Amino acid sequence: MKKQTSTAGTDVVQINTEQLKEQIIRHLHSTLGTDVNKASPQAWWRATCAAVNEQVFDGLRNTQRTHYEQNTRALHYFSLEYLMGRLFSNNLHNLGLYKQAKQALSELGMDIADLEDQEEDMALGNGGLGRLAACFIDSLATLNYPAIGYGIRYEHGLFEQSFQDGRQIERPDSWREYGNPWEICRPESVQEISVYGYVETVYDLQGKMKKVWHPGRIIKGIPWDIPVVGYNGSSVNVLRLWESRASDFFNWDVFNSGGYVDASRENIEAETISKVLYPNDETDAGKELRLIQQYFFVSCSLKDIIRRYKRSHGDDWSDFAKQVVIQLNDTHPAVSIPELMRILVDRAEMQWDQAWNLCQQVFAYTNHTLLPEALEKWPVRLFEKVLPRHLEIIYEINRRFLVEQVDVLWPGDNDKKRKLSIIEESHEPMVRMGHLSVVGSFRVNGVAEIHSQLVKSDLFPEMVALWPDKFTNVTNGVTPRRWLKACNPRLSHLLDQQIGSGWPTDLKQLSKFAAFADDSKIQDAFMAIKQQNKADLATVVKKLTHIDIDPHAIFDIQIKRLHEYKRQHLNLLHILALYRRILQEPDYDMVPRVFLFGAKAAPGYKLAKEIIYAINKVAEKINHDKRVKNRLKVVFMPNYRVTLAEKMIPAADVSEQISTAGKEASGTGNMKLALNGAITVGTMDGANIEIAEEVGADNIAIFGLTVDEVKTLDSKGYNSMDYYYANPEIKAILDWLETDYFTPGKPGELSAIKRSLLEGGDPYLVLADFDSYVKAHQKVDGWYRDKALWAKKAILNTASVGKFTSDRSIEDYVSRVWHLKKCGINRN
Ligand code: GL4
Repeated sequence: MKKQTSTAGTDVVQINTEQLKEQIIRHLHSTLGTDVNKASPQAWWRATCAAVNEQVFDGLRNTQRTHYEQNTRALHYFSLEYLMGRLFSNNLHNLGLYKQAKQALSELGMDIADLEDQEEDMALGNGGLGRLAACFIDSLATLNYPAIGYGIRYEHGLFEQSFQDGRQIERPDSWREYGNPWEICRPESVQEISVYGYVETVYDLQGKMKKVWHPGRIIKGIPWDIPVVGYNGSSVNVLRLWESRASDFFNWDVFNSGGYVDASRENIEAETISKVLYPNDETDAGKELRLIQQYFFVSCSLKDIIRRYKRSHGDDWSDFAKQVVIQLNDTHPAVSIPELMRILVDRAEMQWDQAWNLCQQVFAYTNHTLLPEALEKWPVRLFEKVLPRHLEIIYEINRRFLVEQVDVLWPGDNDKKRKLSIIEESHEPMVRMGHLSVVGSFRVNGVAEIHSQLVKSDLFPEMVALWPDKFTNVTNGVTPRRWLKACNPRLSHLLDQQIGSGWPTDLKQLSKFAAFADDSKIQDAFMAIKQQNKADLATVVKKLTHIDIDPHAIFDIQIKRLHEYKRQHLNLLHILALYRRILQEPDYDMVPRVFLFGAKAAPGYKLAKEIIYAINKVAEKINHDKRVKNRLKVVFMPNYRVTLAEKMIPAADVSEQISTAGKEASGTGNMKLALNGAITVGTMDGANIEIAEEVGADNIAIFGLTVDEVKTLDSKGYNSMDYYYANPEIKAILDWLETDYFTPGKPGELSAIKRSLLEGGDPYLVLADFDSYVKAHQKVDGWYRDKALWAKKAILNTASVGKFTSDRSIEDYVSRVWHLKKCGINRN
């Protein structure tokens, strides 16, 4: 093997095809216990993973040694979700070994694509928030920042979705039923954590009061490390995921006092904690198990951080805030604030003020949503049961906050106190986790410009008055390694040829591609690539749904969690409008369109599931209606996930980003689709606004009410009925949904949508935006008829969205929040 210098300026060990072949065969023999003649694709995949891991582990050891030697300040990213997808080709790409592996496997008679399909998605997240965490840890490693991601090693990630007669069916996801080749168990770093029990007040010999928590249960946290490989031989960081087990100590105790049956029951309860990911995106489940999940991973992680700190600093806490910064990914890990206080005050016997000072230097909080149903609140009663000592600490944090901050700025103003209190005094008192996060953090950020503005103006205006400098913005981003280089090899190749191969780590270089927007040769090449990607997707669609789609039609794609505010039903109403026009006017002139959806609905979210059902039923009818003459096709892809996104995004012509203005904090699918040359039909919401700024008004189809207009309409009193009666098309479509046209013999089956839009008051202003949405699509239809015009717009989209790399987001966090130093990795 020979040493090479990577573009990152560090040495990487590169191996050639022959060496890789030898390694794969060696692992087939010695790791898998099989041989080339009888190995299954699964065994080939595992052997190749093992070969890849030889390189990964080298990088991991070097990175950990370098960080230890240099005693670096590190970021600790706390997130309940990581939506990683597959790691096989990602790791190969990032190691610069993809081509060699493809070659090696092909010489061994295997197709790398078949091996890729052996891997289950690692779906430890719901949607945008979890995928953002995955993009961030990719960028952190790529940029050589010392960082570790902490989370939960769920046994079951996000459920697997299928459709039965158009209705969503959920089945458990068992992603690691047969093991996961990327993870390493670290028994030497096991932690024990406590829950339940009671708090006792005791006095020591000097008469000093102390609080002693007598826990009711002790649970063991076992860490599993997933190496996170930076691009181009930079750092290999770690994602450390905790698995819960019954603690030996505790088992023994119960066994002695209660006997075998009780002991084994408790055993199951402890293991339940890391069993399953809550499948709700943007809704707070509010369940005891969820609070325990949050506390479990936060407590394990803090203890892990402190153990590592103490190894070099002993009991001297003075450098702690210099070495450690913790990012709270939403409020889900906010219980780490009272937990660190507990460790410092009760365990390390630090003075409250000093401990609080330390906390406020360590934590930073990202807000990811303004939706009220997602703003976490825990019943005080539940907190008291599960974490009695933490509740006391929260009370004390709150008492001091109200006295020392709120009452100083607004003396005697009880309204302000009520509004700002961490404890909401309703008939069921609640702990407000957002308030706690703001009070306990040194920085708070939103995830797109407009969202960060709204966090300040609408969510926490008084907190801004108290701490104006605490609030900032970091616009989200996506990793171009996965979301362009790996998922769209054809376009990547074209970019390499035209603008050089530096863009994956310096995405602003894409702007050089704009020079080719009017070049007919490049336009043709670009559109030919899109065409091939669409043909590939058509094959996938056929395989998964048995529906034939024409790659020459416009591929119009909406992929994201199913939620009323994301307005998949607005898309559906538009489809129905087109269908109706075709039926009324048999020669209706439109560019053929394929509408593709991908979305999971939270299992308990009834209306979201009704929307899926309605789309499937409408699809069935339209796809079989000869009168449509292929002008319209509707496809709902089952089991949308990262791996499917990687196939859909490169094939998109139109990107649907149609949330009610003010509701989508940022969006990240919008960035991925524009990066791959899709044209956005979108509202002025979240990062759409910044995308419009970058690509220019001519290259995006903006429609609908703005945030200010939404506010005005809401305050005036919006009446959806007005739109129903004023617009005959809206009326006809909604009435149509009530008939049995789409559900023969069963009228009323699709009426839930109409009901929510009329009787339900249309909370997300679907009808108010309908007209302008239809017009935006007509504009898009016009653009597409002019091939050169479309190619130009598509090229300009790809060329203009360099801002939205997660590398830029990370650099923003570093300069505005984390203040980390890059750490080049020494290899030997
Ligand atoms: C979300 C937002 O809804 C989404 O707009 C944003 O892009 C994402 C990452 O910041 O976070 N918030 C929650 S909760 N789930 C999300 O996907």
